[in-house]
Amino acid sequence: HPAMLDLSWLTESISAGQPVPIEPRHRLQVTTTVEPSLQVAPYACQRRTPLDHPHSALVMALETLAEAALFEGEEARGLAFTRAASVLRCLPRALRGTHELSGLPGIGAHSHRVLQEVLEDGVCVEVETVKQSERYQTMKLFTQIFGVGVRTADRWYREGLRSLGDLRSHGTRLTREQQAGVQYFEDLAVPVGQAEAESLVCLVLDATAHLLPNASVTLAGGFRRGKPCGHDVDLLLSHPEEGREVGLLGSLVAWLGEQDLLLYQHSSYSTAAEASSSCRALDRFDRCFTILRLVLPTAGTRVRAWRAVRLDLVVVPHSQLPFALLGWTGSRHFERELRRFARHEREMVLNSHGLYDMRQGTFLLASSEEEIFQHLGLDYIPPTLRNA
Ligand code: DCT
Ligand code: MG
Repeated sequence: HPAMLDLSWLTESISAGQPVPIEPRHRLQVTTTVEPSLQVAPYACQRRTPLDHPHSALVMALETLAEAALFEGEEARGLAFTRAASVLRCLPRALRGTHELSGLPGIGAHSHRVLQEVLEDGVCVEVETVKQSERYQTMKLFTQIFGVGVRTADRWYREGLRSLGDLRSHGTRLTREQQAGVQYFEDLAVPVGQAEAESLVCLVLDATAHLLPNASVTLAGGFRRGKPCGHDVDLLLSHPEEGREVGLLGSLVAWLGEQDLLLYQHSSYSTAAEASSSCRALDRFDRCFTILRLVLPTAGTRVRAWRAVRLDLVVVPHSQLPFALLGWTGSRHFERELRRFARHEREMVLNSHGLYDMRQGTFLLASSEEEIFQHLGLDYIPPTLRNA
């Protein structure tokens, strides 16, 4: 820091026209680095967002408020906090201070206030209050149950329920999915690790190798983005000869059942999904939500040799595989931004089945994720940099 250096000897020497004596103690490497200003593209799908970043406290504060807003059904407010958090996730270096926030896109007045408080005081009172509130804690607990969304959690909260014990003692009516969610709650609350994900991939690979030789099994979701753990494992199944994948889901689910590995399953088939207008699915692939009995490596005197884990299976026709892979790799925000970019900047409609160009009135084919980015006129972002 210049103020900390006594440079009077130097200026005196110069003004006196004398050669400047350089002593060892003066051989300081004083380099002035001009920090480049933080440039951030407006859409998350134009940015490279790694898993690790230096703003975890700031991101956590904003994402808590995003979650709390969604618990109140305030989608737009939730999205605003998510957008701001996502911008912080992609910054190439740590923020120097609040003054640097002003140049960033997507940081609204409320997010700005929250960030300023965390930067200056280490915590934000609003965030801490939310985190300690009974409402937030209960909504978080209930929505963590497999099969329970915000609306159900909110109804239970308004009925005065606060815990899993309350659900039981009040004889709350549960769907089959929610019953499984409550039954395996403790296991499912423990994140699935990378080794567990790999063993599930191997299990499904082994099974499909018998059921349908040459079928492919691709790990998507957070694990493909390099996350060390996740709330489930997302697998895409396909076959290079389009059409051969038909029927695979049914036979795979039957096989898992025969092996006594299925604790819960709910399959939906594309034909049924198309017929159902109340379908809340993101796409219309044959898919199966399961809770599996994952056999654990035997460790001496372990009482239980298995634990319950969530596995989603999605069967994809070969020609749609790049689109399904792009759609199922996430993150959720990255996907939302890809679709928004396609629609607003390119007049295209992107989903997990394909890419439709509204100006040309045609579907654009792709044999890889890279080609989809090319169609959209976007730089390719590899999966590990899609953690928006
Ligand atoms: N997806 C999406 N929009 C949604 C839900 C899911 O685009 N509303 C996509 C993005 C990720 C992928 O599906 C899998 O979903 P999750 O398993 O919920 O996400 P994840 O990133 O894999 O999270 P986790 O690591 O906790 O499983
Ligand atoms: Mg997942």
